[in-house]
Amino acid sequence: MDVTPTPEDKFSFGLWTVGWQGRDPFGDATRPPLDPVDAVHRLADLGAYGVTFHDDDLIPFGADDAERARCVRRFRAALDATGLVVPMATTNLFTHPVFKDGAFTANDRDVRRYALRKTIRNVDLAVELGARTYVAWGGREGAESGAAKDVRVALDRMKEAFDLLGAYVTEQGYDLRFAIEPKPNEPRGDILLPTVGHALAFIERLERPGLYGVNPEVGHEQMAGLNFPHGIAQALWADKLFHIDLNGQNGIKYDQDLRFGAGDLRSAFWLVDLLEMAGYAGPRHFDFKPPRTEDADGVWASAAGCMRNYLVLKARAAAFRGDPRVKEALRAARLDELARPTAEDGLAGLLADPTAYETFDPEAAAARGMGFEELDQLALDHLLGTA
Ligand code: 3MF
Ligand code: MG
Ligand code: MG
Repeated sequence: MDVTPTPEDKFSFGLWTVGWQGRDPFGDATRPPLDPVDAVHRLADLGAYGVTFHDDDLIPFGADDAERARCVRRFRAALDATGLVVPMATTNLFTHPVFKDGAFTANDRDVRRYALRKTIRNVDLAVELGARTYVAWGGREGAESGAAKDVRVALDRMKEAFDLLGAYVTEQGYDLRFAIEPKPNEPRGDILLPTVGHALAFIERLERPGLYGVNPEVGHEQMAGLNFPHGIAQALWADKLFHIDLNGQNGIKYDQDLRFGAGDLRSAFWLVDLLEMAGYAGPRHFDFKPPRTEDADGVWASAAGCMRNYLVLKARAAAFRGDPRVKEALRAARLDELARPTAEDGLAGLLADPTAYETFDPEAAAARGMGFEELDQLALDHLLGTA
């Protein structure tokens, strides 16, 4: 099994992941800052193909134009030297205290206008650096108490913001699509557009729905107790999986951001199986946090682990799908029947078919076993390496 990552695997990392200093609500930073230029070189050495950033990861908040130009120049030189690409960029609309009540849905109108201008400024940079996807995570769009946010009105403002951004990229002629990243809570008590399903429904209300998709994150859906592969399947079904944030999470608790493969390993197996079977062509983007127990070596071991675990799971999933016993078990579980339309004969045929109702024997149908346990045990054996 070759599990050495190469650029063809399309692994990408946010600057804020390997660059996380380990500051949490209870403790100070445990690691020094990481220069984005060093991050680019280390990621390229490990076999990644892409790097992503929030505006403030690359250019310190409040930097003047000269400092901004210097940051971009150094970053671009590192990209040129390594061949790493920037498939995606995003805006930090959550760290500075000005965003304490949100950005696109802050009650204060001047904050909303500033948030849009900050985003548009980084959209320009994203396009300049070759990004085709712009992620929007509304971490502070939410509330801790009921009357503080009129959610219906806030959704009007959220729609207004995304419609303005859509108008901007259309007017500029940019080849850039937006990917909305849902999260149920943290840092706000409750965040708007909390799940993939909420985001998909929201997108259909926008002026240019085709410009928007989702950027689901493993841990975010699992924090809501949801089945991540099911959410991804629905996003794929809707042609809306524009990007993905891979990491690890153990059940319903705070946002753990473990390396991919840690946490719910079975879910990770089904996720990789799904992405590979569906031919998902986008970046495999890791949004994780090397635990604050780690020094620099631990950070790079953690990043390498994300990619290794993806490739191991990809190989295991391929072996599962290629196993003749699995093919037989899938037939026994009647997946082929699920793939067949329920009424190729149309409504008239359905209504005229006595076997559909008059002579159908529900008791006999109910008595059929589904064979799912045998199928799932085969999956588990492949995952465990005991097939
Ligand atoms: C928080 C997140 C974010 C988003 C990022 C947009 C800081 O839980 O997942 O990471 O992914 O802001 O890409
Ligand atoms: Mg996250
Ligand atoms: Mg994320």
